[in-house]
Amino acid sequence: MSFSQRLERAARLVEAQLARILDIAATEGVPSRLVTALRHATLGGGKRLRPFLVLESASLFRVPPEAALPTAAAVECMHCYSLVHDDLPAMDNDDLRRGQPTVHKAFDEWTAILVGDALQAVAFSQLAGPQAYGDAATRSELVHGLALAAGLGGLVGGQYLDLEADKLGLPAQPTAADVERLQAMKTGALIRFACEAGAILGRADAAGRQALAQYGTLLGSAFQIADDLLDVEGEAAVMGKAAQKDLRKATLVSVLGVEEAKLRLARLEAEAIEALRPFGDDAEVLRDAVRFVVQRRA
Ligand code: GRG
Repeated sequence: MSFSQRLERAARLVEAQLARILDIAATEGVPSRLVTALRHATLGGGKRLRPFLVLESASLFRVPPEAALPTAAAVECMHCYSLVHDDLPAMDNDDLRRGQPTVHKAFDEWTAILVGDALQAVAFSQLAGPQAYGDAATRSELVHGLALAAGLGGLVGGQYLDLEADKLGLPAQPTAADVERLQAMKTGALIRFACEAGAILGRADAAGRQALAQYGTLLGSAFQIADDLLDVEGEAAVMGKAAQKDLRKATLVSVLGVEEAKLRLARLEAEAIEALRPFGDDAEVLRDAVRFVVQRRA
């Protein structure tokens, strides 16, 4: 299977899992408008890169896709929650996401807040519930890892720093190190967890887990620089969201300039590929993922 076929397979599998979760919610009496809004938030497109990373990193340790699927769905739910809340008027105030109206535009603000809240809870229930894979220690490590990636040192902390910079102008003159710290939290932590989750599911030894965590960290940094370059150079129609939204924000592109950011991206690409050396040929699809992240147009 080629990289794009494997990415497509991950998307199909995770979408089926998300659809199942929401179908069950509907039969359990969750209000139908809330279920519709949850479907809008989770089933309307997206690259599904994070669930792909969970499935492929797990497969390095011979964990089959069905076994890794609840973890992949958990990571995607957490990601979708962060997008729904990030788009809210109080945060980034976006009208378009994945080529569709954002949840607060298609429904309303209070619904979008609750959709995000619900998706966080669904994420943890996927890791801890009866459908989850592995023994209690494995589940507990997954729950802990996702909580760290979502919390103060991850999505929330990074989002706070981003909004503080945008809305309060702090720090006044951000350095590249300030931007890297913010991005490692806001974008990097969840991508890193997606990669490390495969090692947790596969009960990898410390070296295997560390190699995947390092790969995830480098991939997350590359992903963010590519995203910032896209914001400057990309087309809104291809991306399915507004372009040039981040011009007022500190990014590595705004702090270092386009050319230096591109050099950094090339360095990160090489380092992320190098981090996979211990896995030999088995990791080819994860190497392709680095190339995909660096070259993507949407
Ligand atoms: C609200 C706590 C909270 C956090 C929000 C995700 C996020 C943090 C902000 C989104 C803003 C943004 C553009 C971040 C840059 C990186 C990023 C997460 C891009 C979107 O991820 P993709 O490209 O999206 O993987 P798809 O739609 O393909 O899943």
